[in-house]
Amino acid sequence: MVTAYLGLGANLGDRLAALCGARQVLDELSGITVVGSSALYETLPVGGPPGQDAYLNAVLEVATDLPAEKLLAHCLAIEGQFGRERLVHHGPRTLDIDLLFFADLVCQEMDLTLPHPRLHLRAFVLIPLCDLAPGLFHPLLGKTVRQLCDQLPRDQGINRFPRTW
Ligand code: PH2
Ligand code: MG
Ligand code: MG
Repeated sequence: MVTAYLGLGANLGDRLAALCGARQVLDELSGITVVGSSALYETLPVGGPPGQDAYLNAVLEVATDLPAEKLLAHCLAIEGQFGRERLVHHGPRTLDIDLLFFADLVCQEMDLTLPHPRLHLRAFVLIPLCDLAPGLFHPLLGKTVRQLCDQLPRDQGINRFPRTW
């Protein structure tokens, strides 16, 4: 069994239903158990076309006995189940599920880079991740999630969303 962290985001359609539904589908898959959920955050879109709606973001901790590639394949399939269409780079999406960390695995394959190559730049990932795993060590940057979070520029438009899930 290994522990992995997944970043969830949505800014199109019923965002909360997509995040809750994705968590349930993941937990029901054989070989994946959801063991932790961050708070929900409403976040300003980073990149992509102008005029997008705010995202709802969260991070899940899962325990899995699947290989990283299989876990990623499930994440992409669930995005499809929730109506994800890939039209514009960083465009609005009904559901995005990114594999952030898979144990302390470091890999750079065509379809999978671990840890996620941009996670240390993204407040919408680091702040929810910090809810679950502040002491998690980034094997390439040599810093904990808390340290990475503390070095982000202030005020990136990340607000706690006033709902439990
Ligand atoms: N995801 C992106 C691009 N920009 N911005 C926010 N706030 N939240 C996201 O999840 C997000 C984004 C690409 O996956
Ligand atoms: Mg993403
Ligand atoms: Mg993605």
